[in-house]
Amino acid sequence: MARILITSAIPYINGIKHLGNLVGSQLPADLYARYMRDRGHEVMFLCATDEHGTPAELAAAKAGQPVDEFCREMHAVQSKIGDGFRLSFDHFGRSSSPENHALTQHFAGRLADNGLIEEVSESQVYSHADKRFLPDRYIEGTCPNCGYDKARGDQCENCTKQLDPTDLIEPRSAISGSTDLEVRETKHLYLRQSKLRDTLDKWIDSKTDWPILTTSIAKKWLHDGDGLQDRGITRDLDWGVPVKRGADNWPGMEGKVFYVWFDAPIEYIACGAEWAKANGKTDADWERWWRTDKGADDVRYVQFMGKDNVPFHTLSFPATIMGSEEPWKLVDYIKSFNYLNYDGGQFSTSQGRGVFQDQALDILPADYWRWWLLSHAPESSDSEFTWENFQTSVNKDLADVLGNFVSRVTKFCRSKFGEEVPAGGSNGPAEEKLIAELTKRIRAYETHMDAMEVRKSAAELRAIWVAGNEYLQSAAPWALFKTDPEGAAAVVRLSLNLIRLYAALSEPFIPDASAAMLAAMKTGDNSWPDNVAEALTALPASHAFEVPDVLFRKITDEERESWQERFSGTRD
Ligand code: B3M
Ligand code: ZN
Repeated sequence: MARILITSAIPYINGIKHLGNLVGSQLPADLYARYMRDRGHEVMFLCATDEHGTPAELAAAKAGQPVDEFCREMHAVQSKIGDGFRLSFDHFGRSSSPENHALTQHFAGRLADNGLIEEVSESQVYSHADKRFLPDRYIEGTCPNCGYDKARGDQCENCTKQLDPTDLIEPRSAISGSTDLEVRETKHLYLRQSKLRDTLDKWIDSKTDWPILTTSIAKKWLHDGDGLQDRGITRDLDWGVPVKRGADNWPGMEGKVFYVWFDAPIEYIACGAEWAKANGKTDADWERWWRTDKGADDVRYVQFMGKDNVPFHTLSFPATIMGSEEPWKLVDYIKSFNYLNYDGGQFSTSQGRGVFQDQALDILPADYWRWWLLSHAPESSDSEFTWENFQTSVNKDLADVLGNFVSRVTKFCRSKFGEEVPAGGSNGPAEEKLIAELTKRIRAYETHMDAMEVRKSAAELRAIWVAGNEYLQSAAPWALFKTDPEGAAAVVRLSLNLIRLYAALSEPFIPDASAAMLAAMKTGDNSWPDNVAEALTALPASHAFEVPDVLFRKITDEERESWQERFSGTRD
């Protein structure tokens, strides 16, 4: 049994996210966490809300709420949505927690002690129209690297380059659009990550199994242009982790907070401490996941995120950890994703274009979304949500293939043998062939799931469902029953057992349907089919079952059209 630590990028607090955010980190992380638990491993799956920074302050102001109250409410909202999508976090924490405050200040103190923090008097952009300093993402302008004209002060979305606001060409306030900006002097702390360049470079080089998408982005920022630049890690804001050196005040830094991208990844660790506190555990209980001197040396740590987050996770956060010279667990594998587009364009939070997570759950249950999103995950390239594709995928894969199999087998059995697994007959060549095919496919499914190849896993699972359907179609127990009732009983017995096997294999993708299949088969046995022939005898003759409600309903053309219209771009 292995121990697997899994984190998903922590979503910003400032609003309800669209489906692209879900498929880019939390959902595939959940798929992996569920799979690893199903395989018998010990899993710690952590996520949180990312609560600091200007966006949180502005969203609270817009909502007319104090920022702490706004964050508390939005955390509850996001937590409920996570439950709705069946995201199986061991803990869903908050980056504003006391644990993260303490740990962020601790890391800053260690980095300073190790000579990795520099106090810099710097020029910062002040907006007269907005009467405030405009940090990072609230300045827009043209990217000096690629020329994109809507680059933000912290990063260019187009080419992923990490920027400082003063790098932008023709800057303007993203709040008011004002160009009446003035550069003022103020003192800030810089993380001297350039000193760690060689260490980081060697570390990335050692990660030969990482996806190209991950390493190419890391390498690009290590070597292109000026290479790894030192980064400002403090901001002039009220809301955030106050700048301290460990537990001590930091002279000259009064009234400043740490930059949100400094404290957000540290929340991965702090979230472990929050988990311990929330569950009556000890420090040793969470430290065995996070401290290599306290048991975490045999933990495998996997992170999930969208590609825009990769530089922070391959360079900045490792720089924080390595620079602390303390034995914190470093990531072992980074699974990153491209973007999901929406119906010929992009999802847009500001224009309300695309389906938001709360709306998705209002119109259809979680499994429908989980299946489509995961089976179309933007892995090797961006992918696109269209309603036609969604309808086809749900109606074919879920309703026609899986749902129909379950319904046909259980209803046929009820009508001919009653609601229990029938006795009689035995496996013939058709059954042996099916078992051989399933064995091959299940081993392939495991290989893809182990490798976090999400689309390939979904395709293999679908093929496993199809194999059962094809077997049933050609074995045709309804015809066989007339001449060979024992033979028909054997086919039905195997098919009922296939439902249990499908429940076990499908759990990571569609947990609710999996639970419904197990309930219908009146069993809690969702053990993984290490041996397919054996797994298909788990439900013996005379074991009772019941015909379940329809597992998946079809999406009608009228629904498709009305949803397409409704989500085209005017969220109220
Ligand atoms: N909140 C950005 C995002 O949600 C940011 C991730 C932080 S991960 C430590 O895409
Ligand atoms: Zn750019």
